[in-house]
Amino acid sequence: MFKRRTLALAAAALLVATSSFAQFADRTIKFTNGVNEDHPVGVGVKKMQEVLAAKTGGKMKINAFWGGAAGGDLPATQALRAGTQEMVCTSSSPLVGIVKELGAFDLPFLFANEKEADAVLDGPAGAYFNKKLEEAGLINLAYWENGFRNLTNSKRPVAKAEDFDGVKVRVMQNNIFLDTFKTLGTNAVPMAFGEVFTALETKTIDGQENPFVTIETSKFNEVQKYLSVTRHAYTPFLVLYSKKLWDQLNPQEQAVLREAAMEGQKVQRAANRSLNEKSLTSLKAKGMQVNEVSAAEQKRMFDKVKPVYDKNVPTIGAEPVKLVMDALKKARGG
Ligand code: TF8
Repeated sequence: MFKRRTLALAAAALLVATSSFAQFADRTIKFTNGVNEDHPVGVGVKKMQEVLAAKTGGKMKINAFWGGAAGGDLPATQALRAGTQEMVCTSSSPLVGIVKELGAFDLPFLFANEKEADAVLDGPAGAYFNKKLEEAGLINLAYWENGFRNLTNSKRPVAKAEDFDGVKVRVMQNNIFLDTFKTLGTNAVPMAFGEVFTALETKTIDGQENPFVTIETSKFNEVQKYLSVTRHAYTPFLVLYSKKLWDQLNPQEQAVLREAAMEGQKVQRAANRSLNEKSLTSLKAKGMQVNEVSAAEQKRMFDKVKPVYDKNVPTIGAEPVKLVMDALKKARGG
């Protein structure tokens, strides 16, 4: 009697288990990354894999590729739009040719800290960019973090606004960054991320700019001597899914992917933030000479690049810039 009841219960449980996973098809999702796996993006992707395993009974899987080996930010994003690849984690900046409104994030010295970035990304402004991305064939599942960008170079210490003069700096494929770094006096060259290490190594360029964690995990310290804590931009990571392929998923599959990306966001942002200062210490220990930039000097740099705002806001559009500025004002208590 007891045995039969146990069996019946077990059978019922099995039925619930199989039926709750029946809505998920066996899927292997290709997810490419420009950064290496030891970047906190690796923590976020791992979390996504765990959530998918638990919630779909192992039916939906992520196959992750690292270090740009399966394509850089822009080509991967184009593959998503074409429907030949599911996912990419990319900086927003190289995508301004696709969604011009994203240029709002490229305006120099826009965010002062992570709290401000979160307020913008997790509020109505973030939702607005998601809508624009969707119109371009891209579903943004979550905003993850690359962090505040800092200049490195092999030519000279850069501590004040004048020191940028004549340094040959790689910038992302983005007109606002190009304008900013030209305005600062550098010889700015747009280049895909995947070419940067070699270009630095061969001294085709003197410098580049990225957050500490990306500098360290991409080993730029091996080919760069000087690091300046400029914090001149915070360009978010987008966790994108191909809209063409998204539309082939059922609502449960879509929901579980969104949930996984948001669970991933929590651990990815936390890991990135706890690693940021550690990375700076570690970059120093590995031999980089660090120049802190005082608040007064950062203000001088900002004053120098102010014309970049007036010049580029018409291209970005008044609406996205206003949404970002409103969110910032609110975050600053104004
Ligand atoms: C850049 C970006 C990149 C990231 C990474 C490739 O400098 O900051 O580091 O988008 O995913 O191009």
